[in-house]
Formats: sequence, structure tokens, C-alpha cells
Amino acid sequence: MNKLLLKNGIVVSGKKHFVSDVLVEGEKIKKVAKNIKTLGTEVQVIDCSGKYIFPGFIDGHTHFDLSVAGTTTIDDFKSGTKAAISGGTTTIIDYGTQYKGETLKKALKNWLDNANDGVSCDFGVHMSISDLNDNVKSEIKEMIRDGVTSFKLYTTYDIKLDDDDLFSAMKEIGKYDGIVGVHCENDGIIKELRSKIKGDNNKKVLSHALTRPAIAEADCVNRLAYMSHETGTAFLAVHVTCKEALDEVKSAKEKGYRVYGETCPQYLTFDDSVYNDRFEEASKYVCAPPIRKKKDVKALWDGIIDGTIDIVSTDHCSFTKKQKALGKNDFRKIPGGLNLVEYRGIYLFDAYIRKKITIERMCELLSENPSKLFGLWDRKGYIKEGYDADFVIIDPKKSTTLSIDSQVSKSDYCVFEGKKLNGKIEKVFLRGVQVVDENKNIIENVGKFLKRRLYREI
Ligand code: DUC
Ligand code: ZN
Repeated sequence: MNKLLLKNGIVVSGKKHFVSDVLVEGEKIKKVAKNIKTLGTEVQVIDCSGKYIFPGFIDGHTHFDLSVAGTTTIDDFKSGTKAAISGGTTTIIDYGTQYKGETLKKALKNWLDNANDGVSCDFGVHMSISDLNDNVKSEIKEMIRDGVTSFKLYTTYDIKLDDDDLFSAMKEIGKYDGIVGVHCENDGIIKELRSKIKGDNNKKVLSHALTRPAIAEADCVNRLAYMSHETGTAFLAVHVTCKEALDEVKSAKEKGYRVYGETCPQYLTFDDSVYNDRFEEASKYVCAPPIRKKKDVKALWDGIIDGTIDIVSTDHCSFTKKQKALGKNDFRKIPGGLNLVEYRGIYLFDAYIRKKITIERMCELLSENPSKLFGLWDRKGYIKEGYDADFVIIDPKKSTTLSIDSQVSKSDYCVFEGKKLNGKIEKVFLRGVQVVDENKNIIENVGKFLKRRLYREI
């Protein structure tokens, strides 16, 4: 059995950080204490003095191998998980999608098959339900039994559910204590606004943002919060982008509803000036919901600090410039999504160094809270005896410049091109094995499917 001793690192949890050693035996953490003595020469010892040791990051929102707007994401499970782990994300949970007419069982099989070519980090699958009927409802219990304990519902796109089905699916999921993540955007408002776009405005990327307004998002978060309360089903508002939607999450929390908020680095960084008249550049930022205003960026950071936002995920949904160009003559055809799965960890570490968040909050947002919400609290997200030996070691004295030159994702651009961040991911361990060295993958395809438990409240 391999033995590993991380010496004198700064171990981080959601409650505190402290200097300690961490002993690993096989895939698990054996002991967390100062001055651990080991006998024998078979122990690999790594000096972590002055470096932070985080529990492996968990990204609860990725789309690998997803069909969007007549094309498929450029990152499949193989390249997507390789990119994820290069940036310290040792677990992803991808949105498996039930296409019309499929059973959930078939949809899950499709998604597990997607992973057959190899995965470089551990992974779970949320199940997106797009076609609800009695048979599908009866499968929800089986999904949960098989470790798929979280579900996704859409209120827009052709995979959307109408209110009656949203409510019905939530009731069924709630019966078995599953959690539901919802893409919140009022489809009626979007459709009406889009039908009014004519002529040259069809070629403007800005039309994408103008036809998906903040109130369309807030309206849905509000309604889903009430449905969640009525059905007793925990609800995660995924990719919250704006103050209006954030206020709805906050107000639901204040009422004691089991409502949680997620946001992503793109919404914490950019404002709608990215939707300029240069198509190739502007289309890179097309995602749904869209990038909002400067005031929203500020509101989201406030939400991170005051606890309205519980997790930061990426919504990694990657395309090439050529794929984005499918919408050159009609903004409706631009495939939506950004490729950020490898950047989230260092992005938030930089926010810590710049004193925007504490190191403990960073650990909650990236590791502990997703571990709780997505049913991994028994093995991932914490540096504790008995937990999986997933670690990210960050050197705070070094820096990282994000660029297409070093990008692992297969997309051919980096929206953070040239951005210099504090800190460098030095090593990543997955279940006791070092798989990344200085952001470079050194061991690939050792990830496993995770059957997850029921969620735990934050
Ligand atoms: N939004 C995107 O921009 N892409 C994929 C799915 C989503 O919700
Ligand atoms: Zn998404």
C-alpha cells in the first residue's frame, strides 16, 4: 500500500487553517496531526512548508459531451476531466441529460458511456429531466438508489419543463430527499423579446443579452423557491448572475426555505461590455443566462461574502471559435458556454490573496459546500481521517498566467487570456496518487464514477 506524508503544510478547512502534517495510506487520509513520525523508507515525504493544502475541489456544474445548438461541446469527458484536475478539481458532477423519449436509465447509461474513453478525475452525474411521464417519475427513486441523488430541471431551451411538470418532478424528487438544481430563466419573456429582433440586430451578439433580461431569471428563482417550499424539496438556483435573482435567493433563505445559490467565475468577472460589435470576441462570452452589469458583479461578490451564494462552479461548456461562428448571422444560433473548468481554483485563491474572501470561505465554496449539497460529505471535500486523499497544493509565492498556450481544455481560446493570478497549483493528488505537477497532468484516466449519498444542509 502506498504511503504518503505531506509535511508542514497549511491545511485548510471551512472553519480554520493550521500548520500540520497529513499522512495517507492507500487512497485514504490516515492522520492529520503535527510531527507525524513514520517508520520505514517506503513513505513518500513531501515538504509543504509555506504551501496551502486544500481538500480537492469539487465542480458541481460541468457539461462534457453535451449537444447545444446543433453542435457538441469540444470537451468530452476525457479532455474535460483532464482540464478539471489540472486546475485542482478532483471531482466533477456533470449534467447527464435525458433527451425526449428516453428513460432516465438510458440517459444515465449514455452519460456513463461518455466516460468510457477515460476520465482523469472522479465524477458523478446529475440527471436532467426533460421529458416527464409516469414511468420517468417512477425512475427517480431508482436513480437515487443508484447514487444519482441530484437532478436538473430547465425552465428554458427545448429541454424545458412547464410549470406543472416542474412542480410534479419536484414533488417526486422531494419524496426521496433528492436535491434539484434549476436553470432559471422565464422562457416566455425570452421568446417574446427574441421575436422582436429583426434585421441587422440578428447579427449583434448584444441581442443575446438584451433578450435574456435579469428579471426573467429572478422571476424563475422566485417561483422555484416557492415550489421548493411547497414540495419540501431542496432547490439550488444554478448560475445566479444578477442582483435581482440573488435577492430572491436571499429572501428565500431568510424565510427558512431550503434554497441554495451557485454562481460562476464568468459572472464574478465580466460585465455586458463584452458583448461588443466584434463577433469573434463577443461570441466567446455568450452563455445563458448572459453576462450582466457591473453592479451585478459587485452584488455577487457581496453574496459570496454574506452566504447567499453557497458554491462557485464553472458551468464549463466549451466550444471553439468556429463553433461559436455558427451564430454569425443569427445570435440565437451561437452555442452558449465558456471553458473555465481548469481556472476556478486559482481564480478564487487569487481572490483570497487580494482579500476579497477568506481562505476558509474559499474552501467552503469549492470543497465543503459542494460536498454537502451533492452527497459526497462522507468521503470528499474535507481533510479528515478516513476521507479520500484528494489534495490541491498551492504555492502562494508563485503566480499563474492564464493563457491558451498552457490551456488543457480543447477550446481554442481562453477568456482570461493574459490574466496573472496570485498562487500556483503545484501538485494535485487524487485518492493518494499525485496526478498533476505544476498544472501538468502526469497521470491520466484514473478517475472513477461516484455513487453519491443524499444531500446535507449547509
Ligand atoms: N448555459 C450555457 O450557457 N451553456 C450550457 C447550458 C447553460 O445553461
Ligand atoms: Zn449549465
